[in-house]
Amino acid sequence: MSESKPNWWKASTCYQIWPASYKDSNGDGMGDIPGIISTLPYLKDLGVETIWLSPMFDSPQKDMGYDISNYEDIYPPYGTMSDMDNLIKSCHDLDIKLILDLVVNHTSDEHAWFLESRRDKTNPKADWYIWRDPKVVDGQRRPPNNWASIFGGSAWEYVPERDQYYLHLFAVGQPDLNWENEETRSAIYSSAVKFWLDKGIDGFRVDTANLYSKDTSYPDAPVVNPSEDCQVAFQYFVNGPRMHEFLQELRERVLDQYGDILMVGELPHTGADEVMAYVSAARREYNCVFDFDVVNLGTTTNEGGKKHHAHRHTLPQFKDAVRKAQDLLRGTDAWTTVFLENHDQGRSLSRFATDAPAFRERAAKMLAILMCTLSGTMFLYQGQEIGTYNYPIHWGVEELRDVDSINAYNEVLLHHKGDRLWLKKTLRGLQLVGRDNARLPVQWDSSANAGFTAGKPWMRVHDDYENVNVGNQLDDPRSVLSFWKKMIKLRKDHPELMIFSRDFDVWDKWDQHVFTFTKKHPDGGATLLVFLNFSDEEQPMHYPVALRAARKELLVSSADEVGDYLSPWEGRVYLFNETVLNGA
Ligand code: TEU
Repeated sequence: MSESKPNWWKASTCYQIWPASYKDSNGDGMGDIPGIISTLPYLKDLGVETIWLSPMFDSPQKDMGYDISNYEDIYPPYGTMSDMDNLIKSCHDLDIKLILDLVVNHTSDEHAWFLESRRDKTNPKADWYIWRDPKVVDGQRRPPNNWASIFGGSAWEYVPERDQYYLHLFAVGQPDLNWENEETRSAIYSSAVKFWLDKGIDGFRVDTANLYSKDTSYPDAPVVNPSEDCQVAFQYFVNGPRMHEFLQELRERVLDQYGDILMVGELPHTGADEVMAYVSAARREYNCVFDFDVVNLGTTTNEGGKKHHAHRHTLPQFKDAVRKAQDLLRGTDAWTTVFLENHDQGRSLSRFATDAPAFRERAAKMLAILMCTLSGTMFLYQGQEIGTYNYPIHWGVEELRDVDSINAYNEVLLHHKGDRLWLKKTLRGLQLVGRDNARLPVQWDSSANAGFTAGKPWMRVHDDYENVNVGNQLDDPRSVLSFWKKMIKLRKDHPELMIFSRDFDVWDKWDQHVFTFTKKHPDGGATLLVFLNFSDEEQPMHYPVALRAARKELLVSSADEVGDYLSPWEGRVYLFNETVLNGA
């Protein structure tokens, strides 16, 4: 059955903005809110209907704004509250929705709540964070347990004033809030959620949306990595016992008063198999989530592996990860997302396709076909629309800015006593999957600093900006940017097949070079057949038997000429109007 009146966010084309690196308007070297406003016509023209703005709240920036010191204020280099009001209004004037990041697993250690909490054990906010007594081993003070922080080192930090440790699953400057405390939850709802919904924003991307409820006995994690002091402890804080209760409370107490807003949760360390409990519409928790099956490929994140263990995945693994996210829809009331990039990931071209100069543009177009033909709410990340790829392999550690990457590098430095080859391995891993890749300034044109800033950019600009930039591509009908525009439009022209279909089937599971899938129209009948060549060579096409003789219409190809074979990195989409595909 077709979805007769779908929620606005299902078909919305979303675009993520990372404020520091997007567009600088005042020459201080950092992107800002007026810079964002100046590009809204560009985004509108691209087909963007919703903007997800990464944290622009006041913050000491230990983790680029994911360490918030005041939910109700703006980080000064990004602008003022009146700039934000302006952004909300300017978006809405253009019929663009705006969602913000909701970061409420932790605050900054400079948030007023934490400054009070850390003072002593009796202040009114003493229990707003997670405090535990030291363990004493052989007369030595030790953290309460052996949990590792997600960013490396112990997850506990000692505070002499209380003679206690606080929990920080991420950086030391990101103490975890105590969601077990009802008063703390109410304060979070009011300051981080209501404050912004009252300003008229259209929803939230919810950061680490499944970590709020911990195993409150805080047991030691099993030692899986004997050479390390601290151990991966995901099983004690991911999808914890009260997680769903908290989300339903948030919905009932706050969100229900605001109509059809979008709540898209980030679900780290959770495979698609476990996602359903969050996204089934009947449960009214998240509308959809970012699960990590695709973006974790080639990393060892879930096993507690290190950045230097990054490797290249295989195409069958990639297909299976895509299939899992699509299968969330099959026969369910759930919804899913489509994304290959965000601010925590290497660029999709480099990770999932190729950034070799000869094939880069073709590959970027092929990935555009992939994304635009998948069901779910689609999210593009800034720069993806022009085919931005990872920073060059020769960049040294001094170019890195991300706390996670720098910690990873320093850990290797310490552990392997500065060994040259270990460091090289680590830098290679970071070049493939490191978060800095996504955080380089956006390449707007060929002028100095890629037109990002008139000042000195806070982070190095990509070496290839004169080649890959918006300005070069805007008026070129053959550019990656023009192709994205065309694909976004095509997606909107075929919503039932491309956005809403709940029948996604892979036809060449084990093929190492080609990804072939079909999507069926919810009312039966029409079928979409998509071929994607993930190789530098021509490839034959695998037609599902039932479609072999059927009449078809070519909807789009990313190749210059459409032949009997797929050309290198070609994507091609056929529409079959009358065929009923019966699983043959
Ligand atoms: O990331 C959540 C997360 O689990 C990360 O560990 C992610 O896997 C990691 O960035 C990969 O290196 C969210 C935000 O997206 C991220 O930017 C923040 O640093 C983090 O939460 C803490 O707020």
